[in-house]
Amino acid sequence: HEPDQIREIDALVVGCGFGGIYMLYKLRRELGLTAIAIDKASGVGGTWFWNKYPGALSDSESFVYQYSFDRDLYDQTTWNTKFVRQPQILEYLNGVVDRYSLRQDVALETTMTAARFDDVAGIWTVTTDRGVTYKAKYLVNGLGLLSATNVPNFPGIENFEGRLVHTGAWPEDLDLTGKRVGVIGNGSTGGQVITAVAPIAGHLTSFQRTPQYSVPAGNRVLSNEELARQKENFEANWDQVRNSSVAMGFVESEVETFSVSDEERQRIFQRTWDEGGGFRFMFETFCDIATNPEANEEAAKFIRGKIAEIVKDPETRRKLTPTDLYARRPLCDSGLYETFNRDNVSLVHVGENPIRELTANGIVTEDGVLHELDVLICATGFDAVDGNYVKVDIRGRNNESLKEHWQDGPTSYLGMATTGFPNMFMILGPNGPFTNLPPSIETQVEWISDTIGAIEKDAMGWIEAKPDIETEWTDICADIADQTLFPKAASWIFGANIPGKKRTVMFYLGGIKEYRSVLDNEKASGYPSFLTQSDALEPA
Ligand code: NA7
Repeated sequence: HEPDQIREIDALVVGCGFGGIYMLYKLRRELGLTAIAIDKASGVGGTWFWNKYPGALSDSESFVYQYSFDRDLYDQTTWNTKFVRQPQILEYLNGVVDRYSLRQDVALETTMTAARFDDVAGIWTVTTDRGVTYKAKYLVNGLGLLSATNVPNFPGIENFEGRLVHTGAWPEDLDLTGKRVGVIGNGSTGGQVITAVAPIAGHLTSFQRTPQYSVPAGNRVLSNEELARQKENFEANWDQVRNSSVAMGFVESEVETFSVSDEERQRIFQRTWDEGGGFRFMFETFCDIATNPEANEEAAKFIRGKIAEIVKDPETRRKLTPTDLYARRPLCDSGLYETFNRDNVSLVHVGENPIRELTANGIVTEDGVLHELDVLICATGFDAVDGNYVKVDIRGRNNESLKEHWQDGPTSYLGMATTGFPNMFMILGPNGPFTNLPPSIETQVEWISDTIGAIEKDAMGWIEAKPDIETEWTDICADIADQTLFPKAASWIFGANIPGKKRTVMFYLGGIKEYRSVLDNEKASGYPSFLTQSDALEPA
């Protein structure tokens, strides 16, 4: 066994998605530090590297689903549809890496196996599965909040002789043409897969546990005028994004649901339904859909009415129609409910008729029926937010493990720092903003970069979030979440999708504008919420 090769650098970035790429750019090109970004994948792109399943599309509008830090880059992006597909986003991210000559500092097929902080030296030692150990003053994790795949442990799963795949680890060689395909799950991913695969599969069976509210995406080719306007309005658009709540590029409504007549309300819902977009439907129509149960029911009722109009078979319609709150991540689709009118598509409501087991040939449900399958697609989501963190043995000061630190649920200050883990930063860590992600990623990377810049300039050694501040931030996130309906719906946003996972708040739902002002204050007042190395080591 060869001893590990040791590489001493200023900063190690883990993950090469939207966050890791921009972080590497900042560290190398702006701060002039030595930095490497590692990724377990064989290419850059993060989420957009792994999620190559048919129909994969970002449902944030393309003009805000990109970086804004470089106006030239923005001007040169040639996307011409309202929403962009996975191959386009992956190509874009590869283009960014090349544009700024970052590829030489990227180590692919390299997985972080453990990370340990040396209190005395103030250095992180990160081991990898590639025989290279990195020693770095800064560790920035961009592990992805939706990347630790969740494949439920169905009885008999090992007996299935067809192909079993998860959407978040999609094999490039899989041809579904003419096949009998099963899809478990109907969240954002499941909805996209079902809609895209039905026209090519021989037969598609959707195994649905909970019916979902979904509205049309309304994807379309944008006119040249629209595209020109997006580029011309660069400053104003991004200013609007940064001063909004969900950072989706539209103005959130300030109108209460019951402040208008029923007729006007239906008109507003219909207008947004025609325009398309899940976040628009929840936040651009009225201001209280996510907070007031009666208002929520109005939106829910409207969508149920649409399902009733679209779905022809009464039993399928009944199964597809949600009756609970409209308070999960809002979904949109490209003809999802219509897909269930196809002759080659069937729906199994596993909420009523659960999966008993997998056999060699398919899925057996509680009613004893065998659903024969050649391919089973698990669109069963992710161990979200902290899932990739607790898989790795990360140890901070006094050898404390992050897993132990988070045993009652993941906590942080600002979604970026956690007590006891000095100079370790997280991009999209727990209790960060719940928004269209690129604007929040940029916000966080810029703040981390400024903070590292300040540590360097003032020779602070290392800093870490004060414990009471972390508690306070966690409480703030919980308080804000409790003012909404989101915690009342079982979803990954609160860790409810993973059996045994503790249900906790995992996002700051206060909006990007407020979030940015907290960050600005922290920086402008010289990081009062952080201990420096000398504070921490001073005898009490
Ligand atoms: P989601 O939104 O977590 O959806 C997972 C789906 O899988 C959902 O329909 C689940 O049903 C279903 N599921 C999970 N476990 C099971 C079991 N054991 N049996 C049957 N069905 C199951 O993941 P997505 O990938 O769609 O989306 C995640 C985010 O990625 C999305 O919000 C975007 O931001 C991008 P359930 O509803 O829990 O009953």
